[in-house]
Amino acid sequence: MTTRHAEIAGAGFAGLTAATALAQRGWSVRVHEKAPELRTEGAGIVLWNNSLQVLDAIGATHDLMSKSMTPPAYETRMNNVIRSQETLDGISWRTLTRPHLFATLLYAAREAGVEIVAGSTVRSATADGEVTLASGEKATADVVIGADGVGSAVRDSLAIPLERQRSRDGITRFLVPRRKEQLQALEPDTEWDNVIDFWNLEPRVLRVLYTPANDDELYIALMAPADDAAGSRVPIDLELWTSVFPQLAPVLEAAATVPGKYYGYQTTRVESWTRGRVALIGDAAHAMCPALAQGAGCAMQNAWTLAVAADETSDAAALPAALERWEQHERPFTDRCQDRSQHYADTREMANGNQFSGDVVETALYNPTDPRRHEVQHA
Ligand code: FAD
Ligand code: 5PR
Repeated sequence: MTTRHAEIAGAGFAGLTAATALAQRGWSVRVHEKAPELRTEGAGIVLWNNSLQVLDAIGATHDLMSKSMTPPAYETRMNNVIRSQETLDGISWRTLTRPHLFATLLYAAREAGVEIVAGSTVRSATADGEVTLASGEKATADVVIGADGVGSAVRDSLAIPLERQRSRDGITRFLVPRRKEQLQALEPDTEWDNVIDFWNLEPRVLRVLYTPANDDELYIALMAPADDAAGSRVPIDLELWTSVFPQLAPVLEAAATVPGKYYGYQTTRVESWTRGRVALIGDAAHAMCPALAQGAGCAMQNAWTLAVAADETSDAAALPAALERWEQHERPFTDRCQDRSQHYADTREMANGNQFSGDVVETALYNPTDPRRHEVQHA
């Protein structure tokens, strides 16, 4: 059999996962990354069973575990009063930095023999599997993957209709030193290894999500409505934030020394994830609010299932139909996750605590690598 080939736009979490899974199945894979250097933006991340299973399936678990942690609990506070401490029993989850996840995926991709071209922008793609690069070069592939983020050129060049919903809140994210002893000195009774979601809704909506990422690094996300000029300002308004969260002063001071960027929440929904031989994955297909911490999780889950679906279809002519079936099977999980994340972002209901139970954890528990996952369960 001749080697099948994939052209992928975007070396983010989605593109690198799909590339690795295909290359490990014997495909030749070329990834185009428009940035001149391979790296990730952003600070920390929470991964759940769905993406942890994918990382395990591509052989990346050892690397991932080396610099990540599972905090003892996910604590929620309102005006500094504890509302809940969820130990998330039965759910696998890890906290880590984005650079660490990126390095883990990049290593796996290179080990698998993926070709990654930095400084290469994909301009457009056609349904029959041709990509055109900014350099003018054209290439054809059995599968073209648009993993080029929320502003996807692949998606837009195919004129796939898109709906965009913006939320009133947004967030600034930082990686700072843990400074655990200083925090402990300020609040000795606090378990500073927990994720702590510090909410304040009255008199003003200001929230700090405190997420230890490993022994040395802390991920903090500062949420404020977009129309709160001081709350959404970068670099952060240190006086404002420390006046509301005095026990976090040591780490807020560290955050104030970096420029930062305020991201408004948005949800995008496309009419279809596929057009012929082209498939969209990750934020190109389904950007979501971060409330459930599942944007990258869904990206990696769909990257994996796409690679398996494409690989299992050896008849080239049958590939477009196989991609459509992939979307039919997998998309409902992501659609529901987007809806739930949007709901939490709209209502700020997570501030009530005890938010990780019932339907909400469907995606967190999902195992996209289980070949029997879509079988109907008979009692
Ligand atoms: P991206 O990361 O956007 O990668 C796309 C890549 O494509 C980029 O490298 C870009 O440079 C490149 N590119 C773009 N256009 C082109 C082109 N034309 N040609 C070639 N290359 C191109 N998710 C979680 O799972 N857990 C979390 O805890 C979490 N927290 C979040 C917090 C915030 C505040 C936000 C905003 C998001 C969060 N997410 C989280 C979501 C997550 O960051 C994204 O869903 C995820 O990074 C999407 O990955 P991607 O590979 O699809 O896109
Ligand atoms: N979880 C995570 C996160 O980064 C955010 C949220 C939840 C890991 C915000 O950035 O609720 O917005 C959230």
